[in-house]
Amino acid sequence: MLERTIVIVKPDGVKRGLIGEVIRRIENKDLKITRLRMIYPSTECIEQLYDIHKGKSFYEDLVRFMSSGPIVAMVVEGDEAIKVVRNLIGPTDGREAPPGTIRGDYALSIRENIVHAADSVERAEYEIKVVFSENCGSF
Ligand code: FUP
Repeated sequence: MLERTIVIVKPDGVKRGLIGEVIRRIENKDLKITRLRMIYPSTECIEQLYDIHKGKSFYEDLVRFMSSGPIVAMVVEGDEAIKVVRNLIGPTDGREAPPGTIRGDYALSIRENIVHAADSVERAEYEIKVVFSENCGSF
């Protein structure tokens, strides 16, 4: 079934020069990038993006990290795109993520793990609305 999801190259991925690597892996998989945006997100926008984690022990550090620099957000489409992209990025903790996944190949941290991707159709629609809204951030 055709689905769309959101993928975000996080501030660590942008700083480390991995925008192209993330895009290459998505395109190599024959998924289609239909929207693309680089922004310096506001704290408020990141709080909305991660609303489900509010109150958790890592929430404040997560929000600070995600609003610490520019991010690249894209809408990605394809057959079962939600699951396919989650498999491409790998489990949350870069130390546990298997080689061959983006996090497995590039991350050594649970917080600074290069990429974000939505985990359901409903979350994808919500997160696209939040991050692609005019007031998510500057540039
Ligand atoms: P994921 O869907 O794989 O990005 O993971 P989660 O939704 O569980 O977590 C979202 C983000 O919170 C992670 F990418 C990094 C951060 N996080 C932590 O910093 N510590 C944790 O223990 C769990 C998540």
